[in-house]
Amino acid sequence: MTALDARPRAGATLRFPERFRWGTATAAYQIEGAADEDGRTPSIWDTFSRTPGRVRNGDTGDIAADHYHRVGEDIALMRRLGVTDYRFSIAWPRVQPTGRGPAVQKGLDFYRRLTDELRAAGIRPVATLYHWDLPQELEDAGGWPHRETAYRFAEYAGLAAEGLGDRVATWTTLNEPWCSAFLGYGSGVHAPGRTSAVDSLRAAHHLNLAHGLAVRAVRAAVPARAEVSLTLNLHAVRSRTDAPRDRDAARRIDAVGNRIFLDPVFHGRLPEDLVDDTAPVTDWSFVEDGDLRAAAEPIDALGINYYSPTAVAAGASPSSPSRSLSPSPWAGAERHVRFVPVPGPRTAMDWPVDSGGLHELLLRLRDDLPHVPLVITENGAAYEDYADPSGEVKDPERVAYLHAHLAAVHRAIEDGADVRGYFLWSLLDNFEWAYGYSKRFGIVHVDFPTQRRTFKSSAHWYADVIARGGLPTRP
Ligand code: IFM
Repeated sequence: MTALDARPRAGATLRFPERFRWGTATAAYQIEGAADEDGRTPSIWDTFSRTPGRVRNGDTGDIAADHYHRVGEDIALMRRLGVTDYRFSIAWPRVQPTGRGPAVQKGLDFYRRLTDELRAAGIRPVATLYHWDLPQELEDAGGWPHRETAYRFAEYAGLAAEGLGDRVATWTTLNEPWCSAFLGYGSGVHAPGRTSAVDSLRAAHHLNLAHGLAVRAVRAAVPARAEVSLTLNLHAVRSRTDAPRDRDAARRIDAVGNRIFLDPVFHGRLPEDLVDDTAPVTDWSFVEDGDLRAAAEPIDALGINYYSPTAVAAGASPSSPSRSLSPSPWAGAERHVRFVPVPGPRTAMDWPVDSGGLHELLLRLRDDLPHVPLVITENGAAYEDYADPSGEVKDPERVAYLHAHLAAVHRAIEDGADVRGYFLWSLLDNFEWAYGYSKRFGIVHVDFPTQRRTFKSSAHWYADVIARGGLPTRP
């Protein structure tokens, strides 16, 4: 019997398992605003976004979607959607502003109120401890390439878990450590904007260590029923041809994009081919005895963020496809790999729309990590949304995107992947990192000057999917 043999729900064509979790996701810096309220101090993203030329239009997260002051309104939106779960992140610089010392009560209070109101609304709180907002003081002390940051993170994780442990259902240590390490310290297109291949690898290792230490710290503070997880933006890598050189290019990207996290976290080892590929950059002597064992602290689920696949061939490319003027984030692979276009339609990010990549990724994880429950912690798309003269926001392309990707998840479950939930990115239009407010990922439109929220047609569509417990045949 597969998970899909569960009792049918009226009206649904592609039924999901009865206990499937339906959620939306956000992140602190992207929506909260209130950047200097109640003791919060700057994170690397405050510094980066206030540095001219780093973020499009000079946008910052100072106000963002003003969620800090509109929690009640935003939870009411989620009630209307009917979501079972809400994935948000806790701002480290709100809870432990300088990355050291005791927790700030007012910072914790904000998340206590958020989680209380979620629970009162019947929505499970799913908290991410790190969605890229490293306290600036820790960056000044060396940031993620510096080993001590991993211990700082574990301490903060323990404080957050002690303060909120009784009310959070699922804890996620890190969101997309690949971006923190390789966009933050390799290509420099994300905060803190450093460009050093060796630092990006050091950062990746310390993020793995931080994750494992944080899992321990959280488990020590929360009830046994709470789940602990990690979210990775795994790359669905395709080789352009079956030629050995092209396949080797795909292997390299898989090593430095995926297995650099999967192997330490699930097997307590570094991929040997990664160590060979990166030999011109580092000898990995920053890995100390016991680090990989610490990184492999058991977790309850793996979160996957998926947007589009990556296609490669043998060759050399100075950077990834969409970032052609920045240094490469692909330490050790850049002289051997050329990124090739994936055909088909594209989103406003210029990312290809290809739901097959999500199916491929889920089956790969089914085979590689057969005992690890999977959750799609982010999936969604940016389009050029606007309110029409009648005030409606129609986004049929996003509906089509979401439909195709949920159908791919359904297919993967039919094929035996243990996928437990789906979190749509994102609840609200928000601060899209280096793109500022120029890209809209929300299913709820935010008119930033007035902070007015409007359901897009995709929000109505998603509410219907959740109510049915499955997908209609057509978007
Ligand atoms: O907005 C981001 C999010 O913070 C992390 N994952 C990808 C999203 C879209 O770029």
